[in-house]
Amino acid sequence: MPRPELETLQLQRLKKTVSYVYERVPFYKNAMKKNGVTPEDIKTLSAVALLPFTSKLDFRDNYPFGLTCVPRDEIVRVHSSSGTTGKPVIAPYTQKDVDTWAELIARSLVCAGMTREDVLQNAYGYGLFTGGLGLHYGAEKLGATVVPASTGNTKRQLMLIQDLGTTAISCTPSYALILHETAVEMGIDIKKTALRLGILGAEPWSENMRIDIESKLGITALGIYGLTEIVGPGVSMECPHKAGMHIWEDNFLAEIIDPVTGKPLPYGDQGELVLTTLNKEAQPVLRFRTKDITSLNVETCACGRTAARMSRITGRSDDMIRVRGVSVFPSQIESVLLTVEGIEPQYMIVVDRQNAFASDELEVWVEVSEGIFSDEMTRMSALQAQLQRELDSVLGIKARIKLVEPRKLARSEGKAKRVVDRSELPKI
Ligand code: DLL
Repeated sequence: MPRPELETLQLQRLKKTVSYVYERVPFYKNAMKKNGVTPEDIKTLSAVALLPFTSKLDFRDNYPFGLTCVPRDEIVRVHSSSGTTGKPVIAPYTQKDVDTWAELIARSLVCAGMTREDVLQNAYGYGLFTGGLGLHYGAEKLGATVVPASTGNTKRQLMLIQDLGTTAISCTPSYALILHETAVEMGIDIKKTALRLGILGAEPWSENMRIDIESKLGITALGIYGLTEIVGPGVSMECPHKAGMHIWEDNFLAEIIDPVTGKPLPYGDQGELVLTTLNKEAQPVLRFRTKDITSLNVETCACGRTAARMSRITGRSDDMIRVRGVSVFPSQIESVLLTVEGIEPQYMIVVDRQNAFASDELEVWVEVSEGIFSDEMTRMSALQAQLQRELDSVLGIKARIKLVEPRKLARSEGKAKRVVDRSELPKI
């Protein structure tokens, strides 16, 4: 859709959404009153900036159904995401919401280059997490063959890939690497299977991680993005041009704001992504602060799509680590680690949350490759010194590097936990 036409549709849907929640949810009515704004003030798309923000905390405060717009008998499904503390976020859906979501996922899979000829092995968790059922219904809508493998049981996953002719896998990027690692252990050459595509998301990953996954698994690895509060996966998806994730803007209005001041930033600037749903019934959301750091590009993509693209997420604003005044995200550390020969893409960043700004306390634990580990100590020391130099010069931070034995760091079948507090350190 040409952008002017898209923007007309967005404005029409924005107006409708704002009036809809104003009438139905006291939380939004109160917050809008506090901002001195009424639904009638939304005359242009940029007027979205007049509306109040919604945060994860607001979901907690209104747990479980305080932000819901429809009576309980219209809710056909509920998903949820666990936070680190307190109550989880609840995401209710009407039948229309479930249908729209499947449509958005089907659209995402087509965008990634899938057709009904594909066999999608869905290794996102089934259950309250949105990844499993979200991808499932969208892939069925496309007409692809879905293998609802869910997470875990990696050996069985590999058997299914081989026996069922799986062509695409949906999972976290860290799990794609576990699949490869396990395949090597079992003597399976994953590159010889029909697997050609990865629909990877739910956690931040670097461009170097993509290169690593693509070369190890012999696939094209594309990013899918979404979050429970907004719908689950299917907010945006990369196409094979790998030039950012296309946001389905007829359903979501995206803004970038300065995470500190909350002021809107122009296209191209890095900042926090803020999303407003434009087509939801059960639980529309106004200006949700995702905490995800990215930028928007509205130029038409080489694939021809006009939808704005969001750049790879560098991290979440609350995952940012500050080391002697320098801000770094775990994915930047990952990016540097993966350029160094002799280490595995398995790492853990140890911080001291008790002492948030204690720069000297930052440690990066990283696994070395089998060959290096069994070699003499001199190679280990040289590797350590090299990593230290790279992190220092590329990121401008000082961190203590700890090299650990292959396969010593914990693997996660869902979202990888990269940043660990010193108090929760595993014994190695
Ligand atoms: O992770 C939904 C999802 C499922 C997305 C499957 C993609 C695939 P939540 O558990 O609510 O929902 O977590 C949402 O995960 O705010 C980001 O910080 C992060 N995230 C999701 N996709 C990406 C991605 C699902 N492609 C949170 N790149 C979001 C980086 C991502 N981070």
